[in-house]
Amino acid sequence: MMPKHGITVLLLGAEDEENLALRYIGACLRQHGHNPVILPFGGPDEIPAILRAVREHKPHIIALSIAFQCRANGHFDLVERVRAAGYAGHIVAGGHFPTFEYAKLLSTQKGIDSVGRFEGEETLVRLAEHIPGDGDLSHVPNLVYRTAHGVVENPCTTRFPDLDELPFPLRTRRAQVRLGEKFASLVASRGCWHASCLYCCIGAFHRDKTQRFALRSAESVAREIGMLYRDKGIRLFQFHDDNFVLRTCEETGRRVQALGAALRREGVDVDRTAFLIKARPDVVDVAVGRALAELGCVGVFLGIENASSTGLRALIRGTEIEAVQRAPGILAAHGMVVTYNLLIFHPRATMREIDQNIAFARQHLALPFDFGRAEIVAGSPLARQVEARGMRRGEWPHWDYVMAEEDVQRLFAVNRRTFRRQGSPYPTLMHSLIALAYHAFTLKRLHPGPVADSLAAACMDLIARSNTFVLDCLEHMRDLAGQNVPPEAVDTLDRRLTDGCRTFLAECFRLSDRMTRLQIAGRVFQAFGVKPVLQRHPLLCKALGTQPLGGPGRKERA
Ligand code: B12
Ligand code: SF4
Repeated sequence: MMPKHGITVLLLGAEDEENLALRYIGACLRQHGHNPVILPFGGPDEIPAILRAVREHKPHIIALSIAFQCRANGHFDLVERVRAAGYAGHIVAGGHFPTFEYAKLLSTQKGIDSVGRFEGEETLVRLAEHIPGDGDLSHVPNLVYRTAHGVVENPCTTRFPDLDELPFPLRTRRAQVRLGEKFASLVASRGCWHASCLYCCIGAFHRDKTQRFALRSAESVAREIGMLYRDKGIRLFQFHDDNFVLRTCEETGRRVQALGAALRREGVDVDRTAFLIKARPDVVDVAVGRALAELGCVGVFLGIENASSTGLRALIRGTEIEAVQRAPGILAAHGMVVTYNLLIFHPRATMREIDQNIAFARQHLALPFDFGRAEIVAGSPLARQVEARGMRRGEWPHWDYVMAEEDVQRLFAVNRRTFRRQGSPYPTLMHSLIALAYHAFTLKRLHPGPVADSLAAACMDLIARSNTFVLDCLEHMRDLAGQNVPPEAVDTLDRRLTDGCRTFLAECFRLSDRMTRLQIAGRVFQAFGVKPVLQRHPLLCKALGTQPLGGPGRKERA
């Protein structure tokens, strides 16, 4: 029988930011009278706090969100520790990885009682009705569970929940701070209309549904933003939609304008908010660029993925190279910073293609980027392809594969010993530069003025110098892709890369620190209604170590 005050569910998962999966599920549980408790789990350091919470809250259910396949083993270790500490309640796992690998997961992880596949709101609410209770799980949608007679797979729902009806995700008590601003992430849709990319599991995640993706209404999104804006003073919002843009430029333009209008009706001052989004290059034209700029979008993670026709085809991106070449310029012309990733390594990658990608990055030196390999995740077309072609290596759940072209495979091996060597500062540098660019453009929007412009110019200069260095190292690595490369040559590249990355990283941190100090000063000015023209004041410039640029900021408001 259900306890009078609902049951306690401990929700665990990565909280690099507020984990929207756990927080949507938590909101639904609370709506149904239960007690969700959310705790971050990102690695072994967090296990002691979780064990303490299990002792304190005595949860009836522990729900584990495993979105990232690369972290699956860490979650399995957590379950073992929780069980070893004597927890005898129900443990359910869900998220992208368990959704596809439920059979293997339940057969190898005895501590996990069930897997909730696909979207989890209804599954958890229905599970909570039966545990502790009659224990009859046969009507819990999307659930796969162990019984004395074997594993039982319940039918799965084929519809998206009504996204406007779902309660807003639970939020942390105090707003998070990112890029020097109060920050929240949110989603305005679920699923993806393209749903085909080689390395992506989102198509499979929603494949059995009657539609590929579902949208929230602009009003619902605006209400959530309005609440966060008013109640928590949040000014920086990141949309985590797989595709913030829709199928066509016209639809996208209309959607963005509708969102802007709904925000104004909600009383959100759109001149005092900033947005970050993800977009595909094929749905960016001048009208979309203008609409995004009017909304206050400052940064776009642009899904370039590969800057060659052959690469785009191999990755099943459904985008023409012309769109990839056109989109960054359009967005930049509308005042947004573009960041991107290049999957230069994939099963059919060629050296020619890699050269085309390097050339693209050289043509866009001011844009922070990263490069890497298309990794195998369960549910993706890539997972099926490498298995069918006998290219798969390694062990579940961390599959590896060999690429068809030997030169490329050798290059990748050098990449693992240099750019991706454990402890290499390269990944931190690239992530930090991407964040720095978003920081600079957020600053320009929310604290406009000559110092903000000057810091943004310094940021762009740093990114261009760092990119030039990284691309030189990438070409250096390319030259090591031949046979019989002496280990000393790889070590030399590694030292060069490490030293350079450390120098640029130090510069990046200094600049980021100056931006944060300007934001703090800017908020003080704004609180007293002082015009940001003060950004030209020599004392402020001195404090920030900045030379102001000539003219006033984009907008000077009281
Ligand atoms: C936001 C996000 C991030 C954030 C993380 C935020 C956080 N949680 O701390 C950041 C930017 C840090 C990030 C990083 C990475 N990410 Co990411 N990320 C996303 C993204 C875009 C949105 C997730 C989200 O919030 N969705 C909204 C919520 C409401 O939906 P949901 O997550 O699907 O949750 C629902 C269901 O999955 C289910 N569910 C989830 N948990 C549970 C638990 C139970 C018990 C049940 C029953 C159900 C259930 O119910 C939820 C509600 O309906 C997804 C793509 C996507 N569309 O999901 C990729 C995605 C999850 N990321 C992915 C990847 C690969 C990564 C990286 C490895 C990338 C990289 N190379 O560095 C890193 C790993 C980071 C790490 N910590 O190790 C892949 C995961 C694939 C896989 N199976 O491994 C995805 C699916 C992207 C993709 N298209 O491939 N990511
Ligand atoms: S990578 Fe993006 S565009 Fe491609 S299928 Fe996944 S969500 Fe859709």
